[in-house]
Amino acid sequence: MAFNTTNPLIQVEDDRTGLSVETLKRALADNLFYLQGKFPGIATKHDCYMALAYTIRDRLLQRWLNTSQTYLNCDNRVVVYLSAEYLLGPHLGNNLINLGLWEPVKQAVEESGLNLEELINIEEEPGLGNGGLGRLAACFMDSLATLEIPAIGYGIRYEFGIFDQEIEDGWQVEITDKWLQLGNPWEIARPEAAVLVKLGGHTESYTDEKGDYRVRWIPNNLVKGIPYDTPILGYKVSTANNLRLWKSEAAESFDFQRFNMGDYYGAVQNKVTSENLTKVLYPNDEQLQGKELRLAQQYFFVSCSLQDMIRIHLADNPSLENFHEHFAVQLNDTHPSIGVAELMRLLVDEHHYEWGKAWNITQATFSFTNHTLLPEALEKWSLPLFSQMLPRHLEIIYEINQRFLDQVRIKYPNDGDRLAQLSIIDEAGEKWVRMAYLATVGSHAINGVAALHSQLIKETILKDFYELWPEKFSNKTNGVTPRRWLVLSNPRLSNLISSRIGEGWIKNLDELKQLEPFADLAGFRQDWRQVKREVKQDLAHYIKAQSDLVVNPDSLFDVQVKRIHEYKRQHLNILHVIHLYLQIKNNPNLEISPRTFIYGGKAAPGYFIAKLIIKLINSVAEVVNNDPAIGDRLKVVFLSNYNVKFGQKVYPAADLSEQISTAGKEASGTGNMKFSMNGALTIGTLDGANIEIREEVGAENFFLFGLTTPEVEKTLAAGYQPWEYYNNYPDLKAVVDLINSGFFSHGDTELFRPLMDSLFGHDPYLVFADFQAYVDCQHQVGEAYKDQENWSRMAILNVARMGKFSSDRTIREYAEDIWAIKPVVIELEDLCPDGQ
Ligand code: T68
Repeated sequence: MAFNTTNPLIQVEDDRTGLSVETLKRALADNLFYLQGKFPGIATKHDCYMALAYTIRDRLLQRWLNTSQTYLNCDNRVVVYLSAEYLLGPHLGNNLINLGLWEPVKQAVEESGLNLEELINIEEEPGLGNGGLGRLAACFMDSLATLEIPAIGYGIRYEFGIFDQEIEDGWQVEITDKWLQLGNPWEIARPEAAVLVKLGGHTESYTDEKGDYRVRWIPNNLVKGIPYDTPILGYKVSTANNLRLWKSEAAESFDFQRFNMGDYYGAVQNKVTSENLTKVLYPNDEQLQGKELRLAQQYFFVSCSLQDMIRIHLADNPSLENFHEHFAVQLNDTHPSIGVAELMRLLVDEHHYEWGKAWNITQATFSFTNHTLLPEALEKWSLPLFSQMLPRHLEIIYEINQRFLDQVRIKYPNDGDRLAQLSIIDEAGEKWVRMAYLATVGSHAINGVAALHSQLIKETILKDFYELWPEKFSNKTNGVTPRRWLVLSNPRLSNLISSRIGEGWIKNLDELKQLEPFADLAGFRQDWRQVKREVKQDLAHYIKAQSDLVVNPDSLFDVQVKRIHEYKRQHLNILHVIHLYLQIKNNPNLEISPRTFIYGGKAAPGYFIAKLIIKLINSVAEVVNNDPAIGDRLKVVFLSNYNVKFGQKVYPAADLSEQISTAGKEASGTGNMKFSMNGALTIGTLDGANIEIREEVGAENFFLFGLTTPEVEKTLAAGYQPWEYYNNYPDLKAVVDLINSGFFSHGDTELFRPLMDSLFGHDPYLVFADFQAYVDCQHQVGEAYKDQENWSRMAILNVARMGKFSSDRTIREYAEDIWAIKPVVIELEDLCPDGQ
């Protein structure tokens, strides 16, 4: 048997590492037989996918092991990303891109009688996140590895990720996501690194042998955290960082204690509770207050992660004094912010550090990213719930708060209001722990995710903190990874780009600038349109397969895909569709640019109005798509189950990107970047990162409309009167009257009443106020689309000017300004050079 490995100590059959087409084919067949237990004749497509996935995993293991070994052997700083969500998307295609193995693997798969795209499509995506925040974490992991920055991502291995969405009779129906059902070839369980997490119970004080006052926590439940590791490869580098997700299990020893005391059912109950902890991802937009399990999830994964970091640190260091020099921990929103109190507990109670020292270490360790200003999304936990589950942490938070408020008191004597406003404990009525405040006080850096949002943080939710510590606040505008969102999802466009400017842009997105002169070349614009046409054709096939609707690839693909939320204003979009419909009905010969309106997105299961918006879109679709007077001038399609996989199909095919949130409400948005990177033009408000996109691509290449943030505030403060808009704008009136008449609901005038009531009664998102501006702007879009040469020119310039929106740029900024971290190059040859 041949041995061929870069590491002399690990002898591996060359079938597991070889990269030739012949070796890959043999590996595929071997894995099918030995791992799936199938002959080719009886193997399912999924078996073949698994065999291929294992073939690729074998080829990245060396990178993964070398990376962790290198980090252990040298004393580098390591970034720790703490996030309750990672919306990774399927791994196989991405790993092929990052390993540079697409071509040989494609050939090997084809020569084995299979189809690579089909196998890639079979992968169930790990939907371990709700939307932008979880996807951002995934883009960041990609960029960290590509930039060769030592990093660990910690999170939760939800057994059921974000629900699958089906549409029945126009309504959203939620189906349990069973992503693990057929096995996950990309993870490796590490039960040997399990940790124990306490919950509930009470605290006791005692005096230790040195006479020091101490507190111990006597829990009434103990949960075991089992780590599952997934490699995150960088693009064409040898770095493979680790994503460590925790699964909860019952801690057996605890069961036994109970069992011996005769409380068998109590022990079983504990087991059930423990195993439930990581069962399901909570949908966002849902009232979390009172959701005890959610707090338990947060604490569980944060405690597991900090304990793991302490173990790693103490393996090489005599004490925790320099913990913050070893780890820079980024809190992805407030979800992991209990980490501030947990690190204090570990340092003070378990490692006996004096409070002041522990606090310095803690503050130097953490930094915090805020992702929302919406008051209903700011996390707070009721005091009784908190003290029941985390009694020791509540004591610690009181102490943190007291010491913090003492500082404030010195700076602002006799300012009781300010103290109440800054207090981590909200005591105005019912008492709450304000998690954003805990994160802010416990961190040395706080950032928002786009320039406008970072500014608004300083002016609104954290205003008083900004006055105290202006130097802690900064902006880090989001970005997305061009590997998944261009190279993998849009190979045609990527190849066209690379054919003119080489492949450097994949790692250095600023190089796209070199495309600018090509915008003036008619031949290039022609090639550009050809690519777009083909990609739109692919999406048209997908639409036909999913919803049996035939759409015209030459029509303008007008796309809004994102979570359904009133602030994102999918209802504003559908009002425009109805307006166009009425225009054609009133003027049958109207010449408009034919359009296909494409929607996708999930509504939180408990968010009734969002679900009603989905129903309205589907109801309008039913009427418009079947009206012979419309022909193929308008088509409306709501594609179900929008997720990363579907995003990869839809961004490349869009002509127009809908980014129409009420100004000041969308912290950044990242879909806006994915569209623009793929050559869609944006219709958008001055919100989130739209503002920066417009700055980059040029105002003349962006369709702007709507109230600005100050205008929104002014309108609301003046007492917004939706009726006035209804009465003053005949186009708006016509659209609203048509809905209210039951035209889209088989005569039912009540169906959409709750939505209309909210638009007329209490609409903080000002849909009616922006309606006319939106319709006018859409008119300009339609006119502009008629000039295909100029449209292509604008699209090319959009792509050429997208350099800023690579998540590589974002990560570089975090690395320099917040983490003070440098890359570490991983050598494939050099594992254990001195034979350790
Ligand atoms: C999003 N937030 C922002 N939250 O809305 C978006 N919330 O503007 C921004 O681009 C993105 O974060 C990345 O910064 C979310 O996606 C959630 O998903 C969420 C999850 C749980 C609880 C609250």
